[in-house]
Amino acid sequence: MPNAIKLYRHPLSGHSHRVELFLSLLNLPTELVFVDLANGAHKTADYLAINAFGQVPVIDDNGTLISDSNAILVYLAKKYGNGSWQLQDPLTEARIQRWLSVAAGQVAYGPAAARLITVFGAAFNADEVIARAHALLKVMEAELSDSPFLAGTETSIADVANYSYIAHAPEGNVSLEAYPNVRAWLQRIEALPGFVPMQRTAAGLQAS
Ligand SMILES: N[C@@H](CCC(=O)N[C@@H](CS)C(=O)NCC(=O)O)C(=O)O
Repeated sequence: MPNAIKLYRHPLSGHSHRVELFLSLLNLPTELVFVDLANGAHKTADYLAINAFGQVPVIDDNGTLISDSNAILVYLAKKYGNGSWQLQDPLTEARIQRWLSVAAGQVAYGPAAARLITVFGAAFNADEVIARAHALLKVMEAELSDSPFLAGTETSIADVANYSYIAHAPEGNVSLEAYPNVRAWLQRIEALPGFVPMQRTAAGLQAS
């Protein structure tokens, strides 16, 4: 039995959840370490020594420290994925990378930012970030009409990276009603063996 992989995280952080979800899908022993973002635990000297950007998530795999959720997904897929999750043919790998970029770009500045307003009181322009979220969802909806998963017929880290903030978009007042293909894709991920949800927050459209 390998040592548990330590995951420094916050339970309401979608970036943390995508890693927690992947560790669970890979069935890897995991120790969750709570980082008290509300009280600035991520900006202490001790924490900055494990992630100079002062953010969650970080993993500690037997002394190897890795930060950045997408970097962690790539590492875990290559190390523990048995050839799945990050398929190696050039076209599929490029498709996966494209959706990792979306997870760090349009998702972070769209649905994730919209949820930061309602869940954490962030001072973003709600109309702007919600519009950005819907522009992204329209593209996802169209692409998921042709394939069951973001990078094609097989599930990959592209799906894991994008799942958490799309599933929780309603908490940021981003409705998923107009996107049946996106909702079906969320359900396909939720049906995977080892799926673990992120804690729901009674915020935005999720409040009533
Ligand atoms: N690019 C980073 C972004 C991580 C991130 O934004 N983490 C947030 C929580 S969801 C955080 O730690 N925020 C605190 C801060 O930036 O001060 C990743 O993918 O891991």
